[in-house]
Amino acid sequence: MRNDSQGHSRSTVAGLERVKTDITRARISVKPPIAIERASRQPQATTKILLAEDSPVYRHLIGTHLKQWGFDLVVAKDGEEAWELLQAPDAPRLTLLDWMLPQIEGIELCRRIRLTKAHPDYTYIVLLTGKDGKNDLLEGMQAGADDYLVKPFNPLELKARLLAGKRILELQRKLVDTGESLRIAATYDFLTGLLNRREILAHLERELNRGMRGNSPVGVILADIDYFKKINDSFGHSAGDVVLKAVAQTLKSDLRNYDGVGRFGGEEFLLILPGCDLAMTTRRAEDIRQFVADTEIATAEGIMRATISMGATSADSGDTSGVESLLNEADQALYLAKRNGRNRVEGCIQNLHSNRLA
Ligand code: GH3
Ligand code: MG
Ligand code: MG
Ligand code: MG
Repeated sequence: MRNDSQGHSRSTVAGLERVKTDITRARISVKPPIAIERASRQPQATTKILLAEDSPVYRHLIGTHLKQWGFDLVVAKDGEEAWELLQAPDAPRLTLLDWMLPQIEGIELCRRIRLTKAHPDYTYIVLLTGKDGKNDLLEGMQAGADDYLVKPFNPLELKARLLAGKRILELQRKLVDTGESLRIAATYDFLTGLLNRREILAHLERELNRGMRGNSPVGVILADIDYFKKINDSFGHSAGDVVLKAVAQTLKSDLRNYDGVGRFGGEEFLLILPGCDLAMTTRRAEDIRQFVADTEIATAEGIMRATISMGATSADSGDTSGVESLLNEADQALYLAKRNGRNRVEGCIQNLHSNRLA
């Protein structure tokens, strides 16, 4: 936005007002992104096991062994109780189910567990039964049991089966964690925790399509840290990294839920503001610019401040110019903001000339 518009002074005042009220969040301390924290969680030390058994004698006998072997024992006396326990978010993933149970039979529990898949972790099922015909074994496995033990059984055989189950569950947990880590690595920028370039571009593409369908504009802003090379040169690369992370966090904290922000390149960010025409996008950019400029950044080299220059544009409803031309417009506006002195916002000139401003 140029200095001449009234919007500039209005938004600056609005920005300052908000900075005053948000003074508590203005000192940035950098934490790892939540998603990355979640992926590195540790597995539980003891394994929970569900024993569903209606016979008090077997319940006591098996329960005593399970506790001796170090399992964290959860007991159900009938099928209904077992099914309820299995619905909990922290339900045991290792289960020992008697075939013959009041209310819901063990084999029916197997079917339900496999059908609902309510939990991302696998549930390992060992069926216990007095039946020993070949058909029963097949029926149990087809219903979803992983293993099968005929009563009366040797406790060591039970222990061996459960240890095998535990190993399978641990492998499955590792696979899920690896998949989750890979997904996070492919989606987020490691340093800032923001969406990476590919993801923020995909987000822009989706928002443009949604905007066209809903006849609603989409604001796009390119933001670039001013004289960032000087920060690196004067205070070192790691202080530079801290500043980069802090600016990223400030940008993120100033957005609405449905806005998007990603790291577009080195010290450059792309912001997407659905529902914002050029005037509103420029106003919001000005607020964000002011907020970044007012935010103190604590680094090992002392308290610092960074400023950003921003280029704003928007795709108005019915605009089919696409991602590339929008990015070009934002980039040209950013170039203008740098040329006109930095720590400022410029709106896209073509956008203004083509009268897309509502
Ligand atoms: P301008 O105001 O014109 O944008 O100047 P500038 O110094 O910010 O821009 P320039 O393109 O000359 O330098 C950008 C610097 O950003 C150079 C590069 O080393 C640094 N940079 C890019 N990515 C990272 C990063 O992940 N960490 C750190 N510490 N520096 C980075
Ligand atoms: Mg029974
Ligand atoms: Mg820069
Ligand atoms: Mg740059």
